Amino acid sequence: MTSQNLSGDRLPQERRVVTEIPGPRSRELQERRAAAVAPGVGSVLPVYVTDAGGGVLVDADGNSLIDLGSGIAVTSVGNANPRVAARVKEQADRFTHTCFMVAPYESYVAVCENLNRITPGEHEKRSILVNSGAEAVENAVKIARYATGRQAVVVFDHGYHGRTLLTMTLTAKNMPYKQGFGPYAPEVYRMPLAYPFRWPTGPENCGPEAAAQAIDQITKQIGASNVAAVLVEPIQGEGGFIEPAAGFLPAIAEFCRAHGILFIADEVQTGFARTGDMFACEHEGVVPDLVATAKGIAGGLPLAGVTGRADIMDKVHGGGLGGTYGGNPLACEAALAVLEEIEEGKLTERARRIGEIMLPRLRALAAKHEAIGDVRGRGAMIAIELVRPGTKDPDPELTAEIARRCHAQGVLVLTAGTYGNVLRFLPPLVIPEHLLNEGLDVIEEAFAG
Ligand code: PLZ
Repeated sequence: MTSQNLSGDRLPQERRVVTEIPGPRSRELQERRAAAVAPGVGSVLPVYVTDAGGGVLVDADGNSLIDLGSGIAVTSVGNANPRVAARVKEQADRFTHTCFMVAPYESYVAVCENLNRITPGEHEKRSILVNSGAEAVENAVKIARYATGRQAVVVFDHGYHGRTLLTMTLTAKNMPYKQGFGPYAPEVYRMPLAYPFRWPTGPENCGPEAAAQAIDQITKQIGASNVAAVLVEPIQGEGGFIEPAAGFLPAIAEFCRAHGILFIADEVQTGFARTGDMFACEHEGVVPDLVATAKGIAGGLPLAGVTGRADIMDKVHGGGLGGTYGGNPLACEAALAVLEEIEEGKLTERARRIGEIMLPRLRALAAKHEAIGDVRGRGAMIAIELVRPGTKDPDPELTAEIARRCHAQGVLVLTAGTYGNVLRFLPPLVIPEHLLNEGLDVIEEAFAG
């Protein structure tokens, strides 16, 4: 990876801190917001963005921050990627909406063709397009129930699948996602996940033991013949970038195959080159029956998809799936540009390179600081889990403090994890190498105090 700015040279690719962060203009806007925007919607770092591209976000006070979040794994090809922006502008001048269910257009078909081509497995596939990750997951569950005639859905500890009624139910963590928002949707069952760092008998045994436990519980508590689908993130996102231990996903997929249960991969956060493969399932050669995608698919325009085996997708009656905006033409053009950028720019390789830079530096940092209990992830989806020294007790306070120090120095990092004790890094795949290294310098300094 070179230090050239692949997103064009519009914005200097530099960290520049010229005020306190947030600065006076952002603080003013934050006050205005408090009077207008419901407080239920939070912001990790309330700097008000005016411009972004490559590896930086520029705020209303003129600060240029290193972006290690990509708007939660969305702007993988760079913010306002020139090819995406050009395609969207051109489309905006022609038509902005027809509703695909009213009068269709070619770009929707082309995005589906691409999804069918690039998702794991050589079998015949079909896709639908919707607006958000939650909507994709929710539709995948609807399709799985329809196709199997069964109701139960199995999810895992630490899983995150969205904020709608069904996907909130599928999500593991109570605060902030579920508290007070019940009652939840029925027929959702949660199983243990192969979490290597916290597996009681150690990471070596974790994959097979966790799979055996999950399979035993599914069999005993639900009955395999009642299960429509098992839904899993191949690397958990909001749960703290937990990579299920080796062997776990293939064992679960095999169990599903043997019992007519559909295996749904939630690749919303992991998809589109983020982990160094086009989809994270490829790492262990798992071929899902259905895949939910969103985020990185369209460079920031709202788009999501469900792609699945043709025999499953073809079952649902005409008119059974859809929505006013699903596969909006602006978003479809953006997605076509994103896919060209990923494939021509070999962004899977770039993601791997990002991991090769980050992992050794973070492991060296962990060797110096007992508070870093685990360093993990693949490609450009990397995290560290913070604990109280000498224990595995989560340390959410230190996690928040390190994030605050990074923010103050102009590096946007995100937190995650059931216990709020994970710092996660999701740089745009096009981040210039010098900025990535500078971001890591700042993280190291934040640990130094
Ligand atoms: N599945 C695996 O990561 C979204 C959530 C941000 P939507 N993750 C970011 C927040 O706090 O709301 C996500 C995900 C996985 C589904 C979703 C849901 O995607 O596009 O946010 O609906």
